[in-house]
Amino acid sequence: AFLSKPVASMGTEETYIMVKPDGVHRCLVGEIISRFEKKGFLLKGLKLFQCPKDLAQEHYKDLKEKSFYPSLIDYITSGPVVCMAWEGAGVVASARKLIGATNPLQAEPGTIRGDLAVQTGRNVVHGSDSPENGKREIALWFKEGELCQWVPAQAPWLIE
Ligand code: IDP
Ligand code: MG
Repeated sequence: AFLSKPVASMGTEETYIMVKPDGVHRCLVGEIISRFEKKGFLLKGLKLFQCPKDLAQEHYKDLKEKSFYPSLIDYITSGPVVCMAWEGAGVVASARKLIGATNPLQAEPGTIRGDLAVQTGRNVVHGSDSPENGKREIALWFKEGELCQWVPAQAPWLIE
């Protein structure tokens, strides 16, 4: 029971986190993954991936009317991204806090964007903005069979 109990409490919410091409080129992949790992969230999926244009357009469809949309699509498809699915109670809002404000100059020190970026158009990482979008984006970026169900050995030391 001690070992199986945390499974239910971790499985309440999931978020899609992505290291953008600038983060990959700048060798920040390990650093960014590490922040979520150390926090105590559960990694369910992880891959290096060259994003096709239609997927980038679907992912950012809510921003279609924005002036920066074409350059955003060019940016996201310009090189490989690292796709991640993370799980945990409250993971969506907590990941957004770890990531920091959209504009890295306004992001607090200690956040990923606050520590590692200077421009909105090169803000190194994406995080879903709601549990609904977390589910939508994970389904969009991962195929069935690419996600793992597992219980980390440290689970009882993270969740009582
Ligand atoms: P978020 O990534 O913090 O959720 P959104 O407003 O959802 O921010 O915008 C999605 C992405 O679009 C941003 O992370 C950034 O890469 C890009 N973006 C947003 N606003 C601008 C802008 O004013 N100029 C250039 N790129 C932008
Ligand atoms: Mg957003």
